[in-house]
Amino acid sequence: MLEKITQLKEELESVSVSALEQVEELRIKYISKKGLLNQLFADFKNVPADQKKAVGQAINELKEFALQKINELKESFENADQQAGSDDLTMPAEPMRPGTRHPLSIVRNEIIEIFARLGFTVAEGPEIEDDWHVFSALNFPPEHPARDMQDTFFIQKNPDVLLRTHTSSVQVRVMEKTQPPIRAIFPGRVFRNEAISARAHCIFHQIEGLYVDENVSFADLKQTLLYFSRELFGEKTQIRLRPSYFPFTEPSAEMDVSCSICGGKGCNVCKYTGWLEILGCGMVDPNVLDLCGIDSKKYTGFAFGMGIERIAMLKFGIKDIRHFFENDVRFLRQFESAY
Ligand code: 2U9
Repeated sequence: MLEKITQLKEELESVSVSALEQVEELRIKYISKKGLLNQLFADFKNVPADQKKAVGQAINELKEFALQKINELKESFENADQQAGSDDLTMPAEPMRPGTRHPLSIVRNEIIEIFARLGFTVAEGPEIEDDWHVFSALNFPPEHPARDMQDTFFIQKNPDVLLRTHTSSVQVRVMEKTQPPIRAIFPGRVFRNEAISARAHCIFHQIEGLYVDENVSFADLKQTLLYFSRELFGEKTQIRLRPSYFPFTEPSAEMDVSCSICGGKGCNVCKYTGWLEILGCGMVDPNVLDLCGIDSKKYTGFAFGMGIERIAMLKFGIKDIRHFFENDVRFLRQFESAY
């Protein structure tokens, strides 16, 4: 039996084939159900006990060899086919699926368009900032916890250089070089020293807004945010404002919209409250206007800020913020028809 196995192996080693069909014939001859290898395995029971070890090993080796050889032959024909195809310049190209817009870009663009209808322009600024534009000009006292390394990424060699923690620094830059009326929104990437989880990330995106002019009031802020909320979440949307505190606005508030999933009746998304918190806002603190070179006796202003990830999670029902940063095409392709 050992002789027969050696003979079959030699036959395989020297085999030459000129077409894929012959490889298939080889496969049937050696490794199909009724092929030579299975016959060998069937005959194995008649091998004398003292030869069983050597014969068993030889059959297994032959099986491995046959599988490898047949695969190699098959691949060589398939590769040759592909290369032959690529020489044919008249062949149609492989269809290419175009990329899709990132869900954060979809939501950002929608928000920009809504505010554009109210006359707001868009302004952008640097992600690497200094203490003045991120904290001092915005009325953060020297001992404010946001200035701590626990919350903010500082450049090691120079504590005056840091990654912006909000896009408010762009508002400061705009106010420093422009006199009112100012009506703009500020989209951008921000950085906070946070542990990454399903709900928080150390990088996220904000859109903030600023309107400074003579006689701008809290009523203007409320009406602007009501219009915005109804455009984004639907015309039946209600809003409510709760008092809050930020160093750069006074008075300050947080705004909830009625839950667009249950219509305010209560569901697990709004934790059975009927409301979803979506942004913070307030009247620009007169001190901030003065620090930025705008006369607070003549002008007043309102400001607001929101996280784009949070809005996108609510709009699309996304449960984990990390999806936005992984760029898995199976996630991204789901938003193909969302814009
Ligand atoms: C200037 C003056 C005032 C911007 C504002 C908020 C309230 C706010 C947060 C929402 C969720 C940030 O992304 S978040 O964590 N923002 O609550 N932002 S008022 O106020 C300004 C900005 C610049 C000169």
